[in-house]
Amino acid sequence: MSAMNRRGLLLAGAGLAATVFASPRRALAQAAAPSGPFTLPALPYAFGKNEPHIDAQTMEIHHGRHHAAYVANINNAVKDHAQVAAMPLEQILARLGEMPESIRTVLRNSGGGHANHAMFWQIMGGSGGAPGGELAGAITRDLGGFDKLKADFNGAGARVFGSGWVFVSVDRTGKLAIVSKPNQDTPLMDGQHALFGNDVWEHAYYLKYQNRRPAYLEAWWNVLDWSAIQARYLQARAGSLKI
Ligand code: MN3
Repeated sequence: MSAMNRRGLLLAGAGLAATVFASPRRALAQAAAPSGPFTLPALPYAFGKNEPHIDAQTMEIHHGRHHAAYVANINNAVKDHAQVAAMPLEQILARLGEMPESIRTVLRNSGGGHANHAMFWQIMGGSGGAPGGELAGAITRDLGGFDKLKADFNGAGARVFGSGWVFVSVDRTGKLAIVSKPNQDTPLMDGQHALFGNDVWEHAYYLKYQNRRPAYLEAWWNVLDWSAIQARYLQARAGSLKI
């Protein structure tokens, strides 16, 4: 062994010892992970509200662990970036290319995850049926009517390879489109909004539906809250829809 290599090994060993020695402090630092500026929104209904179409255990794990983890990750990412921490989430996502490169991927994945799930809880907890009012007119105009929307949306959701989402996006003029996205990407990244959308990650449906994603996509319409979606539509047109 050359002297140089031995020196390298000694240094590596010293580094390892330092890491092990420091680990209790590191654990404390993790326990004190920042609790803001982003927060997990409370689920606006009981975990069992979407039964039997989405089971309570899935809702509890999805909200309390998956969504909570996205929130923790984004808070951790912005803790040394005060300017980003002060920005509204929808602005961060609309301007990802301007975000510090070192945290851009976390902002995209966990920031997108936070936005998508915050929307997702809002638009469920209802009893399905069909949209009415101005929104029904926009669906007929842009998406060929409610039956065609459901068929096209479910088809797009079934075709998402791996993990992702299918959305109906809305722009400031109220124009609607069906958009699917990989991972936690969102129409906010294209300067639009998600009017509503369905999570087709396996964690959203696997306990009840296993590999039967099309059955989940079909059943999901039964839990939509069209009054919440209509309210989001009006906010989008007024320019006041955030996430
Ligand atoms: Mn999810």
